[in-house]
Amino acid sequence: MKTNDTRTELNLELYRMLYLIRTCEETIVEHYFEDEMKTPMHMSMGAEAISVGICQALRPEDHVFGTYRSHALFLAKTGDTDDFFAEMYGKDTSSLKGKGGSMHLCSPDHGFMGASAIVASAIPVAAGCAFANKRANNGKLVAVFFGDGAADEGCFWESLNAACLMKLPILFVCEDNGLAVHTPKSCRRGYSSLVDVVSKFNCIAHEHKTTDAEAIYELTSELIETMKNEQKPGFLRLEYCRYLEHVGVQQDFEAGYRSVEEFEQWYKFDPVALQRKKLQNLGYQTDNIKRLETEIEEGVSRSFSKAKNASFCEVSELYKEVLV
Ligand SMILES: Cc1ncc(C[n+]2csc(CCOP(=O)(O)OP(=O)(O)O)c2C)c(N)n1
Ligand SMILES: [Mg+2]
Repeated sequence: MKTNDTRTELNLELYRMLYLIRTCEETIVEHYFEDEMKTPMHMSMGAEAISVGICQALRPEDHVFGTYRSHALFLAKTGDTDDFFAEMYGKDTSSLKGKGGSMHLCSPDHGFMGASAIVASAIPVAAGCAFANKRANNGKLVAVFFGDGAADEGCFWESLNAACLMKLPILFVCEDNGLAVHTPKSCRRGYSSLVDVVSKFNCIAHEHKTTDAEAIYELTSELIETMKNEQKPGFLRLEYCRYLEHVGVQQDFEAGYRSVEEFEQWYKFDPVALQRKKLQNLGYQTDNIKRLETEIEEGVSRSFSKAKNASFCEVSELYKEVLV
């Protein structure tokens, strides 16, 4: 049973992370048009509660894998805004020296093991990592994040099958925005419920439609506990609304594949606004919330300026640590 203080502390931490991620992406939206960030952007806006809630339930030493849409996951796992912006600008100060860009974020020191632009391709790699962790008996859990479109790929099912057979310590997280670029699930699938199908495997599968980071944290914590007790992989399908277009920093309802009404329904429960309201309901003073927000904005602004003013790496560096 949580005391009120512990609950406020948890919700404060969740809000800190949600606000940090939103501020970082708003900074990208504000400056992307300057054309100095030479990387395609697949924005997380709308999905933040998933990465924040789940990473809060993981331990720092646990591993995560992501996709080309991993800003929220990277920041929730690493909290490293200096590295994040340096990589967006492709600068020497990033730990990847600008070789990854927005679509291939990576920070193994923080347990963020990698991300890939090839749909579903991180899933078998994550299963391999879970196999290595199991063999090493190091107690680490792997959480692999992917979109609903990735569940249309064979390697998702092959990895799920192998993980269930081998009882691997891995949590499959489907971040479900109902779209693969512009194509809805109803045009792509010969079944209706992903969780129903996944439940037939020897794993523990749940789904939820919420933008509440605390609810996602609670659900994930319980799921991880059950996974450990039953020695089975886990699967979570979490719905969210992708606020912006598939790629880029715009919102375009004229494109005609989704409605303003649908977006407005979701926006009423925006994860950042919802969490702010929750803090107020828990009795956390508005002045304190504003102070926290200013602190975060100043930190993000410092990381952004450092990245913008940093140098590019030497040409020779571009030949290192790449496969040719
Ligand atoms: C193997 C493969 N097929 C096709 C593509 C082109 N593609 C890029 S993103 C995408 C949609 C993926 O949708 P989803 O997995 O739901 O992720 P979301 O973009 O919604 O987060 C497609 C088809 C690709 N990158 N890789
Ligand atoms: Mg999708």
